[in-house]
Amino acid sequence: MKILITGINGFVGSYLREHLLQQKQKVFGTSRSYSDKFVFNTDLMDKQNLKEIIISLKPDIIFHLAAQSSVKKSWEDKYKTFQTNFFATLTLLETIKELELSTRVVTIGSAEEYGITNGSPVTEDSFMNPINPYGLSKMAVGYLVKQFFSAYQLNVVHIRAFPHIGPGQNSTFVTQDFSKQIALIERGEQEARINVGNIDVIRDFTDVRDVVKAYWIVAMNGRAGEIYNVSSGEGISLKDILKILVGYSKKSITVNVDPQKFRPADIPILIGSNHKLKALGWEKEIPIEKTLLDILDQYRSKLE
Ligand code: A2R
Repeated sequence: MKILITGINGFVGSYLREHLLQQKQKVFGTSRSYSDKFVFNTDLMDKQNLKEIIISLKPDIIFHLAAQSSVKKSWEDKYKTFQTNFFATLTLLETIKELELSTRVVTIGSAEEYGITNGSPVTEDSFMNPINPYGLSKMAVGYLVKQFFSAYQLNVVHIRAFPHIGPGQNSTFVTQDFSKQIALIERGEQEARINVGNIDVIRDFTDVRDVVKAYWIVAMNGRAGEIYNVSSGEGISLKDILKILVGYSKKSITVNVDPQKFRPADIPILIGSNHKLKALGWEKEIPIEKTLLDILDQYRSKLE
């Protein structure tokens, strides 16, 4: 099959590409800053260019990963967040509709769509209460997908991805930030004190290598018009994440809580039910301890 990944050079795009190549699929992608035989250079806001790419490729599946993916940046530039996340998705779905294609489109949303929860694992039908512009933009994408399915029978599914981690992620992400600081401390380049934000929050983490397997399973087996959580189903506090990471180091490390690192609004606990995903045949394979060690080892061998 011919598969197009928008945002192929991003953190998840690179892992998804590898997984699809292992499945012997023909993989293509889009990027704003890079092009080669398999990667088209385009901004997704450029409808004409996007149309030409889709006409020339006629992909069987599109994984729509391209996004403004940072919650922090979504506060700093709300318009750009909505342009990239919502309007670019609208452009993509309109193009598929205009061309009358049966292409399966998988849009990637976020746990941030749920926002404040009562602490129990949220199901795909749970109340939505996003508390930042990023979550709101992704929630709108989920509703757009549902509307394009019910109004035009587009072959679309929406995924609500809970936090996913692994080597290669942007160093502003919390597990990367902790790991990088530990690696710096081990090299003697930082005082043996790790600076953290709010570590009381509880999150549901999955290894990115398990996440891309879930995306493939949803693309193949998910029902059009449906929403699927991609989550481990279990919560862990950032305090416990930190404990595991610090436990991998021989150095004696203290923790400094820095209010400057707190977000303007934070969700205390966010865990996703994964029953619907598991019913499609997915299982989490990589334990969090391995993921965290892989991230730390990445910084131990190479500091940006
Ligand atoms: O264009 P590039 O190569 O700079 O790639 C960025 C791409 N992107 C865009 N592509 C086309 N038109 C745009 N207007 C546009 N804006 C951004 O999306 C970037 O590398 C890619 C997203 O990659 P990351 O920021 O690394 O996100 P990640 O962690 O791979 O997340 C994938 C998806 C996103 O939809 C997240 O919101 C969701 O999973 O969690």
